[in-house]
Amino acid sequence: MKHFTSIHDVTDLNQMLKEAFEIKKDQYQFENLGKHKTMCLLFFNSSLRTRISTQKAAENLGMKTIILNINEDGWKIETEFGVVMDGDKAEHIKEAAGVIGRYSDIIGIRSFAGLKNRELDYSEHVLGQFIQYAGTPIVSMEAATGHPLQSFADVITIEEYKKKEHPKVVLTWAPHPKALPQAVPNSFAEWAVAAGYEVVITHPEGYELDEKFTCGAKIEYNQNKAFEGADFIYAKNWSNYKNYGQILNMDLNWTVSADKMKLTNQAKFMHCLPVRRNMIVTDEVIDSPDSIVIDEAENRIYSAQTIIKRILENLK
Ligand code: AN0
Ligand code: CP
Repeated sequence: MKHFTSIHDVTDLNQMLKEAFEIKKDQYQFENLGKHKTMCLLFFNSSLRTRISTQKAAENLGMKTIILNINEDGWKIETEFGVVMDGDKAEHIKEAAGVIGRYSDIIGIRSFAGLKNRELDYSEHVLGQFIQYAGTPIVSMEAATGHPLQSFADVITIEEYKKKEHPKVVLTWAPHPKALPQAVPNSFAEWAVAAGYEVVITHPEGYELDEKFTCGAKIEYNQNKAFEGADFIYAKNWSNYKNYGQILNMDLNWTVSADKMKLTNQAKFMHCLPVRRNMIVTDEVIDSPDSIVIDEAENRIYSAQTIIKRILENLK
């Protein structure tokens, strides 16, 4: 594997799942693979899980890690081309990427959607510029349109808990006070379809995701109907794709509650975290034995480690 920015960098999901489970059994078995190699983790946005799990994964493989909160610890970065840089941004992404590339063997980048200009966000210009100018492998740690390390961890988790070959997996929109990107639901839909699950997406009308990512998954506007017989409920808020970046409603009727979970086939509850309690999901559901959010977060280590291992193997 050269870069990892979406499911399109994966040709053998089943094999990759096997590798992840091997790593989970003994996370230190490849501790010499990354000796004398450096992974630089660049954050344009906040993180808890991605930051710690990716650092741990790289270090489990013997790599050294450098973490930079761009725009806070470093100079503010200009990402547009052809602009007169007379504002507060002191460095251009072209030089920054080129320099960081010389200091690193792999670069992880977190750069959320700006949610103002859909075309620009969906062009993944920040990832694209790093791929073009850094000259080293790039790993997405959530970019504008996708969060593939999360989705891989989600599929690992579903594989661990599923009781049937093709479980019914429901991605449900839930209310949130701030406008959030479509990255997590976009990727989750792509990966869940690729994994062969029966995928149903439920959201209020108007919240349709880009069909490029939903890959023919069934859309069901009635949340209760969608929940019927579900084996997994995957909750997430996202802002509007059509009226780009807008919040159309904050209807608490969409919060995942114990009553709704009763409609399911004793579904496991999943969320990528961080989650706002009693907005996205009630305390009762997230605190229930059917909530697997912490296991899901643990699997971020093995997701990242499998990806970094494959990239390291390709470097040799
Ligand atoms: C981010 C999002 O929705 O993309 C990160 C999730 C992993 N969530 C928030 O900003 C709350
Ligand atoms: N799920 C996830 O990516 O969490 P962080 O934003 O804390 O990294």
